[in-house]
Amino acid sequence: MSVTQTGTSRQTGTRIRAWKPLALTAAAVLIGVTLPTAAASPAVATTDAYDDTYYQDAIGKTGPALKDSLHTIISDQTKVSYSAVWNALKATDQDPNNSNNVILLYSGTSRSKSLNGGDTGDWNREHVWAKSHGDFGTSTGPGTDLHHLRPEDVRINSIRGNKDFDNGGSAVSGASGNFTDSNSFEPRDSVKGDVARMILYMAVRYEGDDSWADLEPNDSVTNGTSPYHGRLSVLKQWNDEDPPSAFEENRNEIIYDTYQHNRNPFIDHPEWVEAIW
Ligand SMILES: [Ca+2]
Ligand SMILES: [Ca+2]
Repeated sequence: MSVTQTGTSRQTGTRIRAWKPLALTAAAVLIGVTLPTAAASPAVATTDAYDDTYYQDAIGKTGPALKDSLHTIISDQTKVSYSAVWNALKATDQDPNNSNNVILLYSGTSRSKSLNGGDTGDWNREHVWAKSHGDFGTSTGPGTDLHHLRPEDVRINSIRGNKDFDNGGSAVSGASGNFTDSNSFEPRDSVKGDVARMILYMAVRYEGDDSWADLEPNDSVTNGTSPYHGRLSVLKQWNDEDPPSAFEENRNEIIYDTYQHNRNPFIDHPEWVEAIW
């Protein structure tokens, strides 16, 4: 069954997404069919306000050609220092309901912007792509790339440590919906897709053609200090289950407009995850 894409309205810059699951559901209601709802459908093709401009060279490509094209596009960026990351996160991760606060990635807590630091009760700079995976540290580069840096409670950040991402484990106290075991971490449902899209951004942005390691996803949870991050099969599932939210799109926009002037393509086009991996 084919589903017609809705048109774009690039003239006004409005972003329109055409979600196949919604269209299918509407059709099923009309003809009285019950659809299975257990599994998330793969992310479907979307149109984006930047397709004619920022993504012009990538449109129509797939597989390695798409990855190559996106790498070229997103590598044209401004870089920020690690000390500048604090103030940037106060903008990108501001609580939409309280401009004095940021939202912490895993715990979901809204916490005062002024509590940035290293003490108990503070929030600090979580590297979603664990900085030991490729050993890039906090020098200006992958370790300061805002597309994978998020505010997190100091204690929860430490519990996540440098673990790969996977489903399962015991509940994390103080961070409802998060689970961890000896070698992996599972974030709460509403940020699972965010985590996947951040990891996969890093894989496309860093290809080993500069002074940094070639970062790549794999299906392991024992990557240690290798420049790999797992688990790809689970990250792909999370990308499908948790499509980009307004919060995620807003932070992509702020990073693009104000700080780095590059975008996370998987927030604009989540279906490109399947097109590449
Ligand atoms: Ca989300
Ligand atoms: Ca790479």
